[in-house]
Amino acid sequence: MHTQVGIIGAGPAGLLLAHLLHQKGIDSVVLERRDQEYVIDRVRAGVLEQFTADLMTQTGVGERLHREGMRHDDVYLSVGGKRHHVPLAELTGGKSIYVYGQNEVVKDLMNARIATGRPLHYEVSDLSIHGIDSAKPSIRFQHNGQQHELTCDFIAGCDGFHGICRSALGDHVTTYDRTYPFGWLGILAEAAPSSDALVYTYHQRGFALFSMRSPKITRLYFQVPPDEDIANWSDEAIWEEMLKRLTTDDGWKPNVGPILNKNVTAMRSFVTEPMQAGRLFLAGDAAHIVPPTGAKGLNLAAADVLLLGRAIAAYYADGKTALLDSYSSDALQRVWKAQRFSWWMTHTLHRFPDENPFDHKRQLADLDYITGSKAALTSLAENYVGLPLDTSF
Ligand code: RFL
Ligand code: PHB
Repeated sequence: MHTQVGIIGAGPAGLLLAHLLHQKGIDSVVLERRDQEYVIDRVRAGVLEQFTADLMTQTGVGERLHREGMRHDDVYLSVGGKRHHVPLAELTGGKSIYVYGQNEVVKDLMNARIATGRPLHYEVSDLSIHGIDSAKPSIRFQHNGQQHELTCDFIAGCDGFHGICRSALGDHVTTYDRTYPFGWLGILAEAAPSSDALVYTYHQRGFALFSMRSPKITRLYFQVPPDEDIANWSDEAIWEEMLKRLTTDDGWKPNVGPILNKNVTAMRSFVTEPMQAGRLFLAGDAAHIVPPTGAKGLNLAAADVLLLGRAIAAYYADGKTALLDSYSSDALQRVWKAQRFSWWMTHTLHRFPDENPFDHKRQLADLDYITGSKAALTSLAENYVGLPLDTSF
């Protein structure tokens, strides 16, 4: 078996890359460890940057996003019980964010892939990578009880943070890492969103976030210790804590309803440099992780595969490798800016268990400055909707 691009992982990065390559007539095989339902049902990202929505629209997979997704021109920062309006579109020359679950993005991309008739295999196992420094690297794997070997021109490692591709880069990579002394307890609730915009909350008891998935489903998070066991939290206790942190002085609070899903997510920042070795290219969470406070992870995955897809397409169009050679450094410019922003949002909005009174006062001054300065709010808005990126493909 041979393909031009072997893609490992069918999350947003792998599926979007397969879709972009197909648009240029480039053949790929997508290999996924989990089953299709598992990949669809995973509850993860909710916010798309303007560029991710534009890219989906331009490449023909944005129809449902525009019908069912929710465009948001605003977001709120809530500090000390007061909600501060951040007019994202007004501050960024008309850019917005889109609330559209990762589950929906993945479904749209899966359907686009299935419509092409090109291979997308679920439940592959024992996957390994060989010969990345040669002209014909290969992937060995088991599928439907049979052993396969797939030779490729290129391999795209889109297998997420816990995948195997990053370790195949060898030992000439450097990793940069930061863990945080807290995690997020997240719920999906059957309750109509009580605000049109997301609310990022700094509260004495810790961070909380109001978000949504649809006109009937609210998505909420609050900060907990990193190793918190979800079994310690009854639904009643979760609602009590959510309401304590999210209710504002003007009487606004989230609507309460049955909890459909609850879990705890650890938070970390992580970058691999470079994101490439030989003919193996990493994209998305396989190469970098951000804490979810800036809503950047899926969007960075989309930016990586746009650059990678463009570089591979240029190679097949004229044999030039310049864009492939600069893929890692090009991608890392955006990755580090998103790391900075996600780190900053996380530091600004959470309580740190080891903070001293100086840290606390400085943090309050930071929040007071941001909410009172148009320049600071503009910087926040520019990063939140996503830094400019050429989406032509
Ligand atoms: P994924 O989604 O992890 O997909 C990787 C896929 O690879 C498969 N895989 C393998 N396949 C074959 N062989 C192997 N050996 C394999 N090992 C792994 C896995 O099964 C999986 O299907 O990575 P990808 O595609 O890079 O996408 C990244 C995003 O999923 C991630 O960055 C976002 O979910 C992060 N994120 C958010 N991003 C945003 O842009 N906006 C948000 O609002 C946002 N909110 C969030 C988030 C992530 C969260 N959690 C749970 C980590 C909120 C949360 C709570
Ligand atoms: C979400 O809706 O899941 C969400 C929204 C904003 C974030 C992170 C997650 O920063």
